[in-house]
Amino acid sequence: MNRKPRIERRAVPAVEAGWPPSVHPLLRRIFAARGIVAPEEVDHRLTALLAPAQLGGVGRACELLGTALCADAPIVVVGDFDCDGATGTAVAVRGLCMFGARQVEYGVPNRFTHGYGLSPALVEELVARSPRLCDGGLLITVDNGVAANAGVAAAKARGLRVIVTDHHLPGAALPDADAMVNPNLAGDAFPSKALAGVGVMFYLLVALRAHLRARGWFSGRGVPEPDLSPLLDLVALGTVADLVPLDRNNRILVDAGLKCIRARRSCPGIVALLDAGKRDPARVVARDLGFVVGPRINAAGRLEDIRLGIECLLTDDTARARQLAAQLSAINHERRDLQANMVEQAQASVENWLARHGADSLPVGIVLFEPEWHHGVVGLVASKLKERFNRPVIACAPAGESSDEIKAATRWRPG
Ligand SMILES: [Mn+2]
Repeated sequence: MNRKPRIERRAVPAVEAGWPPSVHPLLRRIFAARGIVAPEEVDHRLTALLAPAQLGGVGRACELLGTALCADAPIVVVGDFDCDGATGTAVAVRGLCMFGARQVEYGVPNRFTHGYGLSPALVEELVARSPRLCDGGLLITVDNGVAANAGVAAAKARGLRVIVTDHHLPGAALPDADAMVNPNLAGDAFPSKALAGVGVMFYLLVALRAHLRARGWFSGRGVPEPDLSPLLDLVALGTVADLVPLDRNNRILVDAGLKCIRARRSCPGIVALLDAGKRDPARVVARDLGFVVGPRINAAGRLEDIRLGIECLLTDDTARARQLAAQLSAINHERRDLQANMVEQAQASVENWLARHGADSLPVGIVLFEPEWHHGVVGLVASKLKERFNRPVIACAPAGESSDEIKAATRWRPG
């Protein structure tokens, strides 16, 4: 850290011809530096969105969902405790209800009691709560599941059909789900690998609408096909908050979602969270989703229960949305204070090390632990320390008051 940083110029790709004269050459160069070399890449109309057909597993997943809808079978959505998982859960529940599903519920793991993802313990809780799930019910994951081999096996042993939707990279062995939708599975032909978990779920709903149309679902019941575009505010929020690369397809989704919010066609929860952060929904930009709305949802999963965040995104009652947004903001303040204290302690201990061992003594990696730290926030601490000291960082905290285990977060990838 005491060596002078070497600043290198990034190679800027050549700017393609074909830009209209209205686009200033400097702007073309800025686009090129960000990997946008052709004019069509700044066309963010929804019609330019990649089609769902190439996303592997959607056909099978739509058949299972279509069958469940026809049989009026219970469906449970299993999300995750971060903003991508929360928005994905809200998109799934809202979307399936738009299609006429009458028995949709959701379950999310609690960071403190279950840990990440669909686990056998969570399956047992879900079926204890809704025993009818065991009788031809359908479980659908969002933003998790690609590594939930034991959880999927437990759900299937209980008689559920399981659809895994995820965007995380697969491990060596995949779970034995009835259908799997994930652009990052080996051999998947979907051209964008940057979809967030919420984006994968949105794509599945788009495909389901076409599937149900072909099945005569809408004409047979005399109901109009639902317009799925009102879900794009949630898709934009989860995509920005999950920090997935904003490739062209994601930019189209985010742009459309921001326009929904600006036009006041957003769910009351997002509007209430923007209000709580003193942002005008009519002028919302992606940064507001990343720095105002996202952290408030994430704080619930870090310190309390992500269900507060999901309820805020699911309610259509403005007063209830405001009340939940106020609660989420209070939790986020608490998170900020905790984080500031922990980062301060962490920096002090590294600086203490440097003072004792010399300014050039920083080791190749940093591992930190304090017995009073909160494990919901260690990831944020590790990120800050990695930025500050330019080293891979592992930050650890006790897993719980009554436990001998610790939980750790690692940050080591550049950027
Ligand atoms: Mn995610």
